[in-house]
Amino acid sequence: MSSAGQIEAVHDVIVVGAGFSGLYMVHQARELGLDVVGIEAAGGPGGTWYWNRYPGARCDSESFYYCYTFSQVLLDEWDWSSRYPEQPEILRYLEFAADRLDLRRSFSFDTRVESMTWDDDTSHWIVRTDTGRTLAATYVVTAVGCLSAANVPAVPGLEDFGGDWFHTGRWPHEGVDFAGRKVAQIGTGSTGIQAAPVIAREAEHLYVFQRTPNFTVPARDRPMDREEWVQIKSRYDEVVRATKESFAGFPYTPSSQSALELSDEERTAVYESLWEEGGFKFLWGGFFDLLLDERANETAAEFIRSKIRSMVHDPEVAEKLCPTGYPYGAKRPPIDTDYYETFNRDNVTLVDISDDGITRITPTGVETAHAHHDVDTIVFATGFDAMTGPLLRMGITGRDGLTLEEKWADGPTTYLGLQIAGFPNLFTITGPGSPSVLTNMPTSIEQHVEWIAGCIDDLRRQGQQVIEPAQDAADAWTDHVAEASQFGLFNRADSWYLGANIPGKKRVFMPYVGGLANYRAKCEEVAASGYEGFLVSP
Ligand code: N01
Repeated sequence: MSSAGQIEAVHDVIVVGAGFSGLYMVHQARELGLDVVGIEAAGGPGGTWYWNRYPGARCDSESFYYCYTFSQVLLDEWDWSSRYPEQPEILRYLEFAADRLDLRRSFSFDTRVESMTWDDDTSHWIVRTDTGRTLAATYVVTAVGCLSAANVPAVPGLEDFGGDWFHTGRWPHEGVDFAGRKVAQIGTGSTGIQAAPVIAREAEHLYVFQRTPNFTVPARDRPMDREEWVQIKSRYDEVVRATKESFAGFPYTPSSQSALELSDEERTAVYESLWEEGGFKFLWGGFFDLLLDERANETAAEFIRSKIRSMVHDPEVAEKLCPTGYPYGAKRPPIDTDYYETFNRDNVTLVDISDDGITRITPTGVETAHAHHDVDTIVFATGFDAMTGPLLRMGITGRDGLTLEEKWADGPTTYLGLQIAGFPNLFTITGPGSPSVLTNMPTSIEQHVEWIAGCIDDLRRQGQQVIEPAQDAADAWTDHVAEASQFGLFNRADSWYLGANIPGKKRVFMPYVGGLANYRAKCEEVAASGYEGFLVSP
């Protein structure tokens, strides 16, 4: 056991992360009677909802299905306050789940994995942490989220900035008091679109630095009362079944109508009604072909532009906010509360940096090719090194000393997004190559956790211990993921789905576009066939 050092304990399973996926994975492992421990960098459970405490942070999926569905107890005992709850409530929910299932005692919080190395002699992973601990386990399950590696762009001069700066994904627990402050917000993705209206209400002045305009539709959040919950709970079985059988984990049937088969008036009426209803449904609730056909997509894009022009008083600002050059929905679509209206406020300035970007940060503000903006606070709403970032930051070394960085030098390759060839007994919840971020995340997470638990259980029953994908199966799946990404319009935008937001990152479309229901069926088929495509050994 040469690489072992002082191993304090050998476990059956180590789970890294205590968000939606890590909590459920620990619960499932315990249900199987396995010796499982969890490691979490944060001070408590919550994952993305622990870190993303920025103003306006809330859920983009509706609360009645953005939750665990595996436990009747959790379903029965929790009522959400609104359609799109805010971050503190979702964090409270995950803390409630952790307490109700007694999960905290399995986790070491405030502990970050610094490296994990496969030891072929013992068939164990050796996991080292930043607290100086060394643990070993037969299986490691990464539950680190797809959007947890914060991206602070390398803008020259940041180190000399005299004010405060924050990344939305690492927001201070005590909050930030914007009163009397001049604030620069950099980024207009889902996060920036949620944050800007709230910061604008508090700050003396808000400058929104926009590199690419975004399409957003109203969320139409509203409170939900006990009566509504009684109704929903009476048909929860149906809701859960619908999410599981759906394309993207939403309990709705997509439209079967083309946007091109209606007259302009009829189509506009559909869009108006969806605009009033609010939420993601705008993308697929009216027409099935918005992400399949450029002409269909353009009808939705133009409708949103017409809304921007009608809502934003200054026509020049409205034009700058109008997205062009990429299809609606090809980047992850945000939903908002008062985003466009925010630009009608006297204390908000849109700074268009689409041409030259930000030149540098100075000690007193943010400089572009055209002007210097004096600010005392900078908010980076600049997103994440998505999907691969959290995994690559953990120092993972597989068989024969091969690091994950080396393995993925040309982009991520996985089998079913669940495992990587040459990295035995390492499972990646919502890993690259799975539907993950294209779906309602808790639905995908539950599917992965249950599959992984079932796999470990099957191995145990068969007296086997080691499982990893055959290279040819992983290559075939990776090719299939790439091929699927060519379907529809997803590839027509510079999005974080393909790593375009991180300078130098290999452009590979990372999530699987084939749909959750198909994907679930494929995973079940593989398990039922005795783990076809995997190599299994004692
Ligand atoms: O990050 P993003 P996000 N100079 O990458 C800009 C999930 N989420 O944190 O478009 C200037 O989408 C960048 O510009 P451009 C959700 O899945 C969920 O907003 O690359 N600007 C863009 O405007 C979401 O998609 C919820 O040209 C720079 C912005 O920063 C994902 O998280 C809520 C820049 C980044 O947008 C990520 O969203 C919020 C630079 N150097 C988020 N670098 C829920 O409600 C980047 N930008 C569940």
